[in-house]
Amino acid sequence: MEIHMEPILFYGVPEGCSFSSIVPLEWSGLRYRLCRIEMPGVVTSEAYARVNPVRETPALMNEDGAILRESTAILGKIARAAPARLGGGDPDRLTEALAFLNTTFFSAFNPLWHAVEHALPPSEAAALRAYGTAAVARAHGALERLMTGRDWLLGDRPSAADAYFAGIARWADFHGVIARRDYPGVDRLYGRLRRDPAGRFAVAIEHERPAESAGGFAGHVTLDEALGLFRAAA
Ligand SMILES: N[C@@H](CCC(=O)N[C@@H](CS)C(=O)NCC(=O)O)C(=O)O
Repeated sequence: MEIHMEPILFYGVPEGCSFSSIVPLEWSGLRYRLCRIEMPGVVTSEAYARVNPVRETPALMNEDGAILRESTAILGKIARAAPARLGGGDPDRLTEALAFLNTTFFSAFNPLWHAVEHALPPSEAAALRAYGTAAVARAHGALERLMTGRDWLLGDRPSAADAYFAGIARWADFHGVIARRDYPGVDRLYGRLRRDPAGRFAVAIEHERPAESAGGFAGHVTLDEALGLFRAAA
C-alpha cells in the first residue's frame, strides 16, 4: 500500500549534523515535514529506535513510509529528487565529496566529542583534545586544498555537499579548536552557507525561533505522529 505523504526528516538537536539535510530540502523546493529529536534523550529512546535502530539522526521517512538512514544516503536522495535545483554536476563528484565529509571531516571531531561527553581523567581528556585538534586542523587543510579556485565544493553551484560541510564545520567553534579564517576558502564557503536563506532557516528551526521557509516546509510532526505513519519497510 502506498501512503502518499510528504517526506519527514527526523533532525537532531542541539547542533546536529541533520542541519545538513534541512538545507538541501529547502533548496529542493520539495514539500517536506520535520520531526524534532532531542539528543541524547529522545534519540536513544526505544520509540526512536523504531525509526533508526542505530539511534542516530538524521533519518528520512519517504513518501511511502519507508525510512532512509545515514546522511550521505539522505543527501544523495534529495539531490536526485531535485535535479534542476541541486543536480547538474557529475554524481560521482557528489559521492566523492560526501564520502570525504562523512569520514575525514566528520571523524576528526570524534575525539573532541568523546572528551566533552565523558568524565575522563584530565590526562586522557587532554590527549583526546590534542588528537582531535590536530585531526580537525588536518581536515580543514585538506578541505582548503579542495576549495582552491572554487566557490562551492563541487565548483560553481551549491550542492548537498556544501550543506553537509556547514552542518559539521560549526563544531570547530563549539570546541574552539581552529580559527576558520586561517583557511580562507573554507571560511568563505562557511559564510555563504550561514548567510543563505536555507541556512538561516535551518538555524532558526534548531533554535525554535520564527523560521521563514523559502522552500516547501509543511510543518512539524511529533515522533508519535510519525511512528503512526511508519511502515516497517526499510
Ligand atoms: N554516520 C551517521 C552519523 C550520524 C550521527 O552521528 N548523528 C549524531 C548527531 S550529528 C547523533 O544522532 N548522535 C546521537 C546521540 O547524540 O546520542 C550519519 O552521518 O548519518
